[in-house]
Amino acid sequence: RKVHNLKAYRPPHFLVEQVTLTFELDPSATRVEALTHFKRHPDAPTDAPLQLHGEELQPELLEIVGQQERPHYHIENDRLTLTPPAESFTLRCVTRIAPDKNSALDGLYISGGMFCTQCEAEGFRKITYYPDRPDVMAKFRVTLIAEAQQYPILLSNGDKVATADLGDGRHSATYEDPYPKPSYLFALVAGDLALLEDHYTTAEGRKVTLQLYSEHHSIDQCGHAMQALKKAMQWEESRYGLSYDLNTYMIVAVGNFNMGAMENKGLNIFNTKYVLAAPHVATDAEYEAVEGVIAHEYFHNWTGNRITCRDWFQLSLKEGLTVYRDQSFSADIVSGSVQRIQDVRLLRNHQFPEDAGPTAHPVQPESYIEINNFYTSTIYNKGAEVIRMLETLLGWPIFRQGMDLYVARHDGQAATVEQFICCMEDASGRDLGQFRLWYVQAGTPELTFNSLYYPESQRYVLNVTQVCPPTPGQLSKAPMHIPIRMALLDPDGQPQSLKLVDGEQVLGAETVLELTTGEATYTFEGVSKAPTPSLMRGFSAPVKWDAALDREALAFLWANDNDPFNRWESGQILAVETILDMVGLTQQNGELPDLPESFAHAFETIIKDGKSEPALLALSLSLPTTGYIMDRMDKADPHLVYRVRQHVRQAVASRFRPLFLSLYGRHYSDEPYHYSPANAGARALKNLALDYLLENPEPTVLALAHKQFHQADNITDWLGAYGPLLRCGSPSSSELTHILYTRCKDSANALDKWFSTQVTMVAGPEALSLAKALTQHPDFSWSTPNKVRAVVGSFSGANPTAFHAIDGSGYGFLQEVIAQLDEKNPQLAARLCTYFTRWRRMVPELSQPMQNALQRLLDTPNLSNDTYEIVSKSLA
Ligand code: B3K
Ligand code: ZN
Repeated sequence: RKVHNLKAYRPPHFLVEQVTLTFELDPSATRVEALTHFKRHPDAPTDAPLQLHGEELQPELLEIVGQQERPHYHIENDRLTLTPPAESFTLRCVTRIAPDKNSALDGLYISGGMFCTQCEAEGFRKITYYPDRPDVMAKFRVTLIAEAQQYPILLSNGDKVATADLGDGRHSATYEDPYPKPSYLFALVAGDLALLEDHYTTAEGRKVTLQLYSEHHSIDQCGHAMQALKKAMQWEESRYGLSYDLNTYMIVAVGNFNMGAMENKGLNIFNTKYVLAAPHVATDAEYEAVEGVIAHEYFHNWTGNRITCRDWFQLSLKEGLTVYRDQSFSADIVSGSVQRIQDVRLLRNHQFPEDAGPTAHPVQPESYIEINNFYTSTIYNKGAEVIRMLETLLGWPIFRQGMDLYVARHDGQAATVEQFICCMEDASGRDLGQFRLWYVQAGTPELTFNSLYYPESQRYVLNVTQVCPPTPGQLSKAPMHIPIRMALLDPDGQPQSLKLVDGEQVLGAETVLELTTGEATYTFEGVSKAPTPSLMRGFSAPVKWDAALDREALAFLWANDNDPFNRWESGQILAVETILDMVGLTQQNGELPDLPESFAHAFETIIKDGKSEPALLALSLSLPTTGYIMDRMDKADPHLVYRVRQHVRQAVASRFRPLFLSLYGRHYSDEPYHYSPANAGARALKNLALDYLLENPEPTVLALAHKQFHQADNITDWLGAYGPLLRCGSPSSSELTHILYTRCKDSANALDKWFSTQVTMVAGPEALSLAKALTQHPDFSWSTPNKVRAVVGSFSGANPTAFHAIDGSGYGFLQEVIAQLDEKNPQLAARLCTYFTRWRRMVPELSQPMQNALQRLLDTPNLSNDTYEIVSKSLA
């Protein structure tokens, strides 16, 4: 298969100044006419051929405008090569495509009766022949023609400049986007859509019309997204001094979408999951996610669209930076500490395993077979952490100057990661040479701290080493530039002021050490009391670390650290260590040991904490996931880990039953649902308490849960009761399932949760037959990625005991689903393969059947590039 290499990058021979597209929209035969004005790149040789991409296309017509004779061209391997007639010329190309047969949801397709597009990364080449690469930026003029009755709304990028009634039942609209853009940012939508409209006036005084489109029945669920959009516009102006640059900003919600959303210039297309919000449709977490994703796509207007990527190896230039920006936005509008913990959890649960597995790759990959496989947690979330480290190292004011420089220098360009780093160097005057390793070295560095306190000299010596494990193709690594934010806490939990021996200045109560070598020792003086170190505060680098703290110190930090991230983190470490110890004992003795008193005491202190914000407390009282615990084991046994984790939950739940009951009572509310971070935090804590309580489902607790299920007016609380009731095998389950169905049946998004909660919460072998049965449900559809993810994704990713069934039946199910889906929707199929990639880390009785499933996939005839790449790399 063809491998694309960063080293092979060459600038295009021809640039496009202007492209004029005309679409005659018809579900089974859409006619696309492209008039593309090419101009030879100043550096290209005079005999350079013109190369265009085109997939699953046939040109119905191909001519040079103003020339009688037909041009010479040939088509091979999805490329059209043509001998150019001049330095600059216009090509007319007509293609005909069938959006109704496009089940890959890539290019022009139909979702719920409306036409829509997804062109990133390489979907535009399924629409017409074009240099479909991000370093070719052109001005687009687009005319859409369609049946007026069926498709009253016609949308494309930029400003609407003309409309017409064509007299034959069809109408047309023409759009012009004044900003040159790569083809991956092109979009069109045509359908019968409802509109929610609002306005925003930018700091520059531009009055922007904000338009949110959805199917008619869900337009009343768009208000939350609209508010989020306005907040994001305002936030970016105040934090970055960047304003919106067109007169209209459009967002369209579509039901069938491969990912979350797409930042097409002026016309975002969104998965309904990240737009629609109503109490009975979206959970609190989804209300938050809507804000985050709306902001993310909006922020792409500068970091992605105005400044785009030169090639796809630079993907993190826009994605890492934009995730960093949307995380900062959410931190500001929700809660800084809660946001930080959630971001770190996501990184640890997805990116760390990726970085430790067979598909590990650097933030700037060197090669790929299918670019769609590289929209990964490494590119997005580790990429965001790398930007955050720059902010930590340079400080916000200098970082912001670096951003200003980046915009000033590269606006209107297709840029590289290297150019971005140069801006940060020029703004700060610092040498970021070693820092660049974060982009090219894969793998998660591991830090080991050791410390000693000398009471006589009042000195504290902190030693740290770093190593980075080998990853595919990278066996040895150079030391990285790692910011270590730290403090030394006195016995009251207060940070002591820091002064390094030989250092000139007193550093204040918190400092950032910069580790650049494999090992370093820092000696602090004037440390009057034996301190507890608070290291990697706020998760100052995307690394793993061992702070070498005993359980007592961890319990102390869990209760007292004034850094909220580290407070949470200390509880997580304590929990992981406790559970791993218990796993070891269970293996030795064949039976589950009692919960250690040390953990119980520490947990009790936290559950009694009346000061913390509820959302933070809910996170603090949540045990690390089975997956995260398994990642700490050489050979992971999901069944054992699950059993021990459940045992801990049950022990804690029965021991602290009165405390959980009182938490539940204190945060229970009869008020009608209203989303706010504070309300969501209270609901999270209350539902966490209920979840623990239902580990021991006796009548009072069951009654509480039923009352909540029947009386609540929102899906967060319905699921908060329903999920745990299902898990504990309550006899009322099937009745509740039915009631919940009737509440959800009018909303696809609500139904997704009805599906996923069932396959997640039903434990053991029953889950597989349930998952299979649900794929036969009339509301299920293999054509809707959200549905596939709700059933197959939740089964494989969130129900460890069922997926990892010892007879291999869970793996067999996933493997068959992937093989079938691959023909239809390769992007979706390839994503599902990631549940198999960790096979080497499992106990032998599981790794073998997992490997077999991967092998069967590899043997599947006509495997797509997408699936082939993940499967073959996993087995390598
Ligand atoms: N840029 C898109 C992702 C496109 C994925 C293509 N397979 C959404 C985003 O990151 O904002
Ligand atoms: Zn993005």
